[in-house]
Amino acid sequence: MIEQRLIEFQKHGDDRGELVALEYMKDIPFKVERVYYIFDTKLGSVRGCHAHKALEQILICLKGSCTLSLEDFSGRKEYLLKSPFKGVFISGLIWREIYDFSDDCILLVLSSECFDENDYIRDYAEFKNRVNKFV
Ligand code: T46
Repeated sequence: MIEQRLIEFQKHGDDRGELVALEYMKDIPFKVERVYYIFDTKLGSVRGCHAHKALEQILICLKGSCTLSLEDFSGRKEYLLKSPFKGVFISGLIWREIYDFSDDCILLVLSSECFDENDYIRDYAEFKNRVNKFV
């Protein structure tokens, strides 16, 4: 369900600064096969606008802020991402959109699989058609 997706990471900061460590099965429920990051996003841009068939991901806003919208069979929820201590876990049939990026936003994404265009559902009508089968 959309409500249970926020993960709070353990803080290892000290008087030198902050540190976050992410380990398989402790903090990340899948083996990370791919890492990418989104930054220098232009004003008014909307990213995502698709669902994945099998991919699992965790989105972490390392710097700045952005808004993540997730929609599944149960409805739609918005998350304001603005903390490197929190991640949003996305798995299952979820339509995601990301917008309202601050100028300095750096969004880190940890993925369970390498890039595969065949795993994308980029057509919203197709997503709704598939997701309605869960209701
Ligand atoms: C997601 C959101 C959060 C690659 O070649 N390899 C990659 O690993 C990725 C992610 C993208 N690309 C290529 C494919 C496109 O030609 O980079 C171009 C931009 O990708 P896309 O339009 O899919 O980017 P976003 O920001 O809309 O979506 C991405 C991920 O694709 C997606 O899985 O969940 O970030």
